[in-house]
Amino acid sequence: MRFQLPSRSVRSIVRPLEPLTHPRLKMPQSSFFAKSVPFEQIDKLAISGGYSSIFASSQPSVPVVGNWEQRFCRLADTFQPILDRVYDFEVREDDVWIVTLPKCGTTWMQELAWLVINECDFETAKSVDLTHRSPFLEFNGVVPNVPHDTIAAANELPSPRLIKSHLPAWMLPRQIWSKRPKIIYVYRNPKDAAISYFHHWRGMVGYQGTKSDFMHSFIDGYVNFTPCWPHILDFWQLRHEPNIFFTSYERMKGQLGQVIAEVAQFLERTLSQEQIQQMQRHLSFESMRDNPACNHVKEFESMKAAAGREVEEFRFVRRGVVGSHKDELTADIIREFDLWSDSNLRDFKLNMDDFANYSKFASL
Ligand code: PPS
Repeated sequence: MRFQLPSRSVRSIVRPLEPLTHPRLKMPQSSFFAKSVPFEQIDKLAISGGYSSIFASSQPSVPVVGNWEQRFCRLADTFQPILDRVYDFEVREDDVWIVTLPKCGTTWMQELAWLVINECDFETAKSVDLTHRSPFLEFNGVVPNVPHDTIAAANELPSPRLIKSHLPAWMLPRQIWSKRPKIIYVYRNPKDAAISYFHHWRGMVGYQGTKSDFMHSFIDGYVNFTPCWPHILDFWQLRHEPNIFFTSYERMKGQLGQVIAEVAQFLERTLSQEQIQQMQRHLSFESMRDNPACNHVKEFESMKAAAGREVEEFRFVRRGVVGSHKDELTADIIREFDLWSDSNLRDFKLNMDDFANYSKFASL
């Protein structure tokens, strides 16, 4: 059979790289600098203002091999005022961090880890909003000018803290790499994460563009926290570090009890079989969907207000399946995703199953 290229040019599906020499445009005196990307490319994506590629001003302290001159993270400009506050954030050795790309099962893993850390206190879990129990560190970059300062809130939390971030490894607080708190990284097939992100932008931000445009923005790295593959590959490089636990949404779906046991082992906590079963019930899709403490209701309200747009009815815990892209994306877009993933993984001789199936404690 003749191989057919998708309708878009190959140039747009290869790893996005920025030129080696770039003017340092914004953020003087910062650990980062920003180079604006043309606004028309992210038409309808930013809540307000522009969009930039963020670069490290000098070699970051994260212990991964990387070409730091070319490495960048795309973020709405609303993030710029908080990036140094995040980078200088005071880390504690007994913190637990949940780091993911958006829509990879972050909330699910936060609830899981919170219960492990807090001896299965289901009462508090149901009565106190997860965003208070486990703050999203850089949320004020997503939605600026809200009274609730998430960085200050995280700073004030008693130990042991459970902190969520979507930032790539090299933009996380620099003390992470010296104090070495435990970090849980959750991977999800980018096609499923992208379709989930599309619904998130429609339901939470009022995105009015087409699904196809959103998917191309995701592949080309024009949505917050992308490009996607370097984010994943950095944590893949770090997966054998004793303080890093790399797992996947796919494993949580297929082997939730096993993942709960592994997280408990990683966090050095003991759970009985009965507690694991109770947790499995609490963490089921139906139970999470119907649990107001896990549905980001407050974040939802502030994003809607910041976007100033009418949004359609949206449930945060939406569909919860592996392979949702199969009936939500066209064959052409699926092929573009696959070519793009292949071009990013080929040099490393990796494929998506490697990430989805990896277990730190395979023999547990
Ligand atoms: S966010 O906004 O980045 O914090 O989103 P995140 O929590 O990472 O991901 C949201 C997706 O996770 C699904 N989810 C679940 N799936 C299965 N079982 C349970 N219990 C569960 N809880 C959350 C949620 O439905 C989103 O995925 P989609 O594909 O949109 O359904």
